[in-house]
This record gives sequence, C-alpha cells and structure tokens, in this order.
Amino acid sequence: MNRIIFSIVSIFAIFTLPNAALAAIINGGFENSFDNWQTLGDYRVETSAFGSGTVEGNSQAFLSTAYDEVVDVDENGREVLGGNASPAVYITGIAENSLENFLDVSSFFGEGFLADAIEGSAIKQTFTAQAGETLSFAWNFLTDESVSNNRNPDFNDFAFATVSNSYQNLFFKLADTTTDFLARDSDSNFFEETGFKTFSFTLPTDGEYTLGVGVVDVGEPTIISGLLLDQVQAIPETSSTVSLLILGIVGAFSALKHSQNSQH
Ligand SMILES: [Ca+2]
Ligand SMILES: [Ca+2]
Ligand SMILES: [Ca+2]
Repeated sequence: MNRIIFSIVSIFAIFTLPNAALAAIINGGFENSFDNWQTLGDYRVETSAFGSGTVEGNSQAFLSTAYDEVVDVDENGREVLGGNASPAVYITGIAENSLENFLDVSSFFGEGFLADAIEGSAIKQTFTAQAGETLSFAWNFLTDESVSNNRNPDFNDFAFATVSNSYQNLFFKLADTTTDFLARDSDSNFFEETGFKTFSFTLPTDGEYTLGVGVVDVGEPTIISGLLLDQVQAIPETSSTVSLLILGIVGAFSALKHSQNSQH
C-alpha cells in the first residue's frame, strides 16, 4: 500500500515540475539584482528608499533616460548629474549599443510616434511558456517632463514593453506624458509618477519568448524619465489544475497516514 502511494506522488511530481520550471521567469522580482536579465543603458536596483513604495520583496528594477544629465539636486541646491542611457537607434557606429539592436525591433523606433525616440534604457529576459500563460509585471512611469494638460507633445517620453518570439515582435506602450499621474508630487527625485500599474498579456502559443521593457526620451534628451519594474511573471492558465494535483498529493499522504494509523 505504501509503495503504491509513493508511486502516485512520484508521477504527479514528474508531470507538474518540468512544465513549471520551463515556464518560470527567473528573478522576476529583482531580489537578486539583474541576475538572468540582459541590460542596456542606465539601470540599477532600487528599494523603498527610492520613494515610490515597493510591490514585491525589497528590490525593484529602475531604468532611466539619463545620460550625464540632471538626476537630483543635492543639499546645497547643486544639480547632480548622472546616467548612462543608450541611443534608441543606430547612430554611434556601434550597432550593439542601440536599443533597437538590443531588443531586435529594428523598425519600432522608426515608425510613427516612436520616430523621435532619442535615448533610453531597457532590460530583457528570454523564457519558455505555454499557450494561455499570462505574462505580467508591475510598472511605474516617472518623469520630469510636463504632463497632462501642461505637456509638450514634442517631448512625449514613454515607457514600453516588447514581447517577441520567432515570428513576431509585439510592441506595447505602457505610459507617456499624457497618462494619468498621481495627483500629488512624487516622493522620488522625479516630479511626477503614475504609481504602480500592472501590464498583462496572455501568450498565444507554446514556445520561447523574449520580454523587453524600457523607457526613452522623445524629441529632446536632457529632461529625464524613468521606470520602476517588479514582479515579472508568467502564470499558467492551468494553475487550477496544478492546485488539484497538489490536493491529490495531500490526499495521498492523508490516505497513507490513515493507513499507517489503521495498522497500529
Ligand atoms: Ca522585487
Ligand atoms: Ca525627456
Ligand atoms: Ca536623456
């Protein structure tokens, strides 16, 4: 009897664990810095000390459009310069240094409202998923540009996500200067922030995907924007099935215990 129950538990484990391992986005919460992520431009891990709260754990990713530009003002009122953003498009003669090349989206930054993207930062991770999984993450767009009714449409910095597989590159704009921002001023070094919101996308087919997330300056490079990012995950559609299997395992152990008790 005990051997039979052990076999059932083993089979459950074989059927559930490999899929879960393949689907996982690793270090989606940035608690291990940028392990398992590829990065380009100006990026770092921030904590609650940043001033925008936290979503999951202690750490979150921060990306900015700063390139040796004003990122803060010190206690003496002097401007603090910083940042190492990369060009959006191939302009430097080093293709590997552009966001377009990094994200493998050669046409995106040349089309329509994206045409005037100048510089920014992005991160990406490749993972394997199954059809129906929901890819999601928490994001918070911050900017020193004018927003809402005061915005200058020529300087419409934006944050974005790309979801790519072998046959298509999908582009999603997360926010720009026309997005709804928090009514109060940001507690961070930025004037404005949207507060944390959730991006969510259901993956259409089985296979390997690359998620890219970034933020860019538009029209003018010196007034910076930023993006906080956390809790990147892909959740299987069949999580209820997995729960049932776990219940099954618990049930099997209960039966085992009952069986053992009966023998005494
Ligand atoms: Ca986190
Ligand atoms: Ca800007
Ligand atoms: Ca800049």
